[in-house]
Amino acid sequence: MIKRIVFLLIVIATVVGWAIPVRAADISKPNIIFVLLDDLGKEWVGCYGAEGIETPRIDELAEGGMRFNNAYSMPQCTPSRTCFLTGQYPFRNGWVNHWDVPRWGKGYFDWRKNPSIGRVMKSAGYKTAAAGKWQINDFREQPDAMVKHGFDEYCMWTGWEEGNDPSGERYWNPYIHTKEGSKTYTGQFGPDIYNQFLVDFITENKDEPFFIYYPLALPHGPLTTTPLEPDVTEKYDMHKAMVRYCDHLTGKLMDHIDELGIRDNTIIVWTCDNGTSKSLTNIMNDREVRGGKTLTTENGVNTPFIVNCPGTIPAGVVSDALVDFSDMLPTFADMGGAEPESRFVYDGFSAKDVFTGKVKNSGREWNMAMGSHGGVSTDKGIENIYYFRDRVIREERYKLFVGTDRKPEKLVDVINDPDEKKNLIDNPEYAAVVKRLYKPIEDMPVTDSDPVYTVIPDYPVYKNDGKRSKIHKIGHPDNPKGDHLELKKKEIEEYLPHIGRP
Ligand SMILES: [Ca+2]
Repeated sequence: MIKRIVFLLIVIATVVGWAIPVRAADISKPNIIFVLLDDLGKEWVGCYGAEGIETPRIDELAEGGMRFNNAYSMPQCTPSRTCFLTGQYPFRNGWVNHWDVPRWGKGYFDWRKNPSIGRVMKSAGYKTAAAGKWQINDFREQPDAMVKHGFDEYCMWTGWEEGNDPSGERYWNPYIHTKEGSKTYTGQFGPDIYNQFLVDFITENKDEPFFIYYPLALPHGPLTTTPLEPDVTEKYDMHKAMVRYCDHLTGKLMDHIDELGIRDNTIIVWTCDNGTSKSLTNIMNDREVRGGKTLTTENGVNTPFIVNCPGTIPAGVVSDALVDFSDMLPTFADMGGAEPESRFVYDGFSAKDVFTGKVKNSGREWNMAMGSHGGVSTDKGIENIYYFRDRVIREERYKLFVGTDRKPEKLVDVINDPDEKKNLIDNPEYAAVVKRLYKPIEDMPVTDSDPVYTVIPDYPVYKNDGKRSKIHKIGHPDNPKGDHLELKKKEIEEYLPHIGRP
């Protein structure tokens, strides 16, 4: 009889789409691994309905844990990563635009002036490590930047260092920065090195709580072969091989923590920093989805997001809860018993109770995403292009696009219109929805911050130096037509550095 009741409860839970927690999450100071892919949307992940690609190990994480439908990253590398690291939205920490620090110089992610999740976890007794892509400090100038940001151990692709061509390689013959310095690893595949570094770190620290930030270099361009598929040559075959290698490396990490017997005390959060390159299209749940990198449409920011920890995170759950990248710092701090540094303001909410199945909905009423493309190097440092960057505010069903003039410009019903084609903003039936979704905008600063960092007088400046500050800024509320009218489009474009490698 009891068995039958339990069975019925499970059936009911499955039907209504959420689960009965196996047991309360009382594990103290769990290990935490944050796995962050580079440039991959849901349309390439099996458990989200991707066709023509299999990702069995990632799907296994989802089957044994919680898979989110409404998790937001930011639209491009720098805004996403700094949001994750700081627990602050781009308008607050200033990294609204994408910026390849080693390549474009001038400024950097300053440990003195920004929060860092690494430092927060370290303050609670965690051993911390990072491996993969960093890109927001120039290790030639700041070789110990990772330690300053709170990572005890690290193994990072340097990012493309201006004037140092070997540093452009993140895959075969990668150029990697460790405590021993930076060098090329001839004949080796970078993603294997980053992964093995973490496997070794876990082995060494299995008996104490550890926090790992694992921003894979994959599957960002340039397209490459992998050790498992060394002969692929066509564009889509190479991309798929790279996705499959992400799956392989995810599995390798899972197998290792299984072998060490620490799987049920290790929270894995598996996600991606932004949508796939726009040059790649796939079918997901019978719908064609083009890559949405740099866009605030769902293909750019509604990221694959899976949380797994057997016994603590309920298994087989698909969650519609709202979470975004600013939530990670407060969530991991909450799980680890850490206190975020009190001198900073944070934008996120702890999602611990959502992850552990104690509540169905998070503390948030909306998600937010914003920021992409290069900033500007001026006589005042790195500045953003706009006074107020366009952004989106999203509930479970409705999503509001707000323009650089701070005005609402588009409302979509993402459930019934997944391609976000039909603008409901002029339909009076939705006036209350627009008003509700616009309220958070009214509470945000009128102008976005620019990146903050300690100016180093002899810091290298590579490009676009000496442009007068502010003439480029677009959409100031006191001057809504903008000084940009004085500039021709071509001149504005001249301020924009190239956007990464292909
Ligand atoms: Ca990216």
